[in-house]
Amino acid sequence: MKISSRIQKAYEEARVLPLREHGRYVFFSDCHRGYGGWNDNFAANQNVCFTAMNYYYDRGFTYVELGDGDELWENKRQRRIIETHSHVFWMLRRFYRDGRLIMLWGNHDNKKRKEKFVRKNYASFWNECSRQEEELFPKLKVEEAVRLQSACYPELFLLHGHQGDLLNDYLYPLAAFLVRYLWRPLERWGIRDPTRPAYNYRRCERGERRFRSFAEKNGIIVVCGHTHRPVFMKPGEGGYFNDGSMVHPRCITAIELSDGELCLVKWAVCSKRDGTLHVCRTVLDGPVALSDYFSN
Ligand SMILES: [Mn+2]
Repeated sequence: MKISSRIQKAYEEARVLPLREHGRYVFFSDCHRGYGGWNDNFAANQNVCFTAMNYYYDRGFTYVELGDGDELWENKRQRRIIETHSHVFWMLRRFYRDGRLIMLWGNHDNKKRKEKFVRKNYASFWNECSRQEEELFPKLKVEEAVRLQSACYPELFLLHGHQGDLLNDYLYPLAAFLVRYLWRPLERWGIRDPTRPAYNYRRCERGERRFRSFAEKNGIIVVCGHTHRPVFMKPGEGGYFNDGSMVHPRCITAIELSDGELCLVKWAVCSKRDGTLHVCRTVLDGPVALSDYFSN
């Protein structure tokens, strides 16, 4: 199957959900949550992430995770990841219980496409605070792609983004093998995996072009993750957006949709003049009105 038809297939099979007119959504992806060790790229940002999640929860946002939430290529046991980052999962459960959690799978956590895996690993978790096994996401369905539709805005097509990338889609068992047995040991010595779009500029650009033209052809907005490179296109430039990742060296990035406006934001640890540290949110791009895209 050609890559363009792979994207088309994900689009046709995507779950359609209503986009609430004054609804608030935050798009995160590529958290790559691991076991908390030296190769857990998420661990360094967990406090920043937890603060951001609280902020969005309190303001009524729907939390949308666009894939690669858990790093299941390097780590085999999902339950151990949940134990390590139990505070993050406790927070995700609050969104879930309010009906404000949408979760997609990416290439690093494509095991979640199987319902059996999700039931086995996501149904319950060990709550550190209450010291007991508790319900987590008993009925969650992890989607490949979602389309948010409304009467007043262009449609939003959400997917992880590996669908535009041959090695990470069809050949994922090979890519996963290389990550676990070759690139992961080499990462320790400072050698980076050249096949990861996050580290490979040309691969990354090729994927971006594909999604950009898909957006244009269909008159929709595409929101992805996968490349770890934030992209925020202005009206007239195209309809492709990328929320970046949660594993940047000193920050996490996200895309917010609030009252029909899109924003690219960054959360990081900032210092005040007196030397105290706090977690701060910075707007990197936008806000731009959704209705300004594809309206002529
Ligand atoms: Mn990915």
